[in-house]
Amino acid sequence: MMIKNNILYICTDSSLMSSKSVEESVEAVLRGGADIIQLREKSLTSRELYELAVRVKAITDRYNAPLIINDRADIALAADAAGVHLGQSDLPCDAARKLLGEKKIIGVTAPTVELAKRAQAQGADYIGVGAMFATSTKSDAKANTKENLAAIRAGVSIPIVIIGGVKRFNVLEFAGMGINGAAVISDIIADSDPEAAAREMKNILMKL
Ligand code: TZP
Ligand code: MG
Repeated sequence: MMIKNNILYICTDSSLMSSKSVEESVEAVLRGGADIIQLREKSLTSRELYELAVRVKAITDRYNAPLIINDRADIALAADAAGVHLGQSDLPCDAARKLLGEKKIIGVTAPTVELAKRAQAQGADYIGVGAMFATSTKSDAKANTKENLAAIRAGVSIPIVIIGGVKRFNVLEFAGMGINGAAVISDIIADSDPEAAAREMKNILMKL
């Protein structure tokens, strides 16, 4: 299992990266201690996304960090990424598992106990639970609650990564809840110094 504890999971969003390229931002957060990178670029063509995934994988490989592709099992396979992250409108986990085989990581967005149990039953390696706070990065993501997060934690045994408005100043609100890490976009990616921001977040996450 590649998802352990105190995980700093960074999703890209080139629209929030100010002057830096995706590659520069990814390398910066890896230098700062990010454990997992998710390529989450919603406005690229398949060809552009594939080519970017190959370039980013060359970077994540140097840091021994898994590269997860958002939404697209086909791109994950083609670029030989570590895995894919699937939302509830993407391929179902069991279908993606057939395509990707047992060795690839499959993450599933699962904001309810029912969806979390289904993801686990279908062979997900981890689930993402959110949005823990309303966030402009994904304005259609409904706000979740700590009570529901606790119920999900009690309901599944696979790793849980929280997402959605999770920032350095608030992540320790989830300390002691048994979550395995935090998936973060804006607080790190939009910082003028993403390396230092990632380092600070990773240090905070060690207290989860
Ligand atoms: N899924 C639920 S909220 C969200 C995603 C992808 C966006 C998280 O971004 P931020 O900037 O860390 O709130
Ligand atoms: Mg998705």
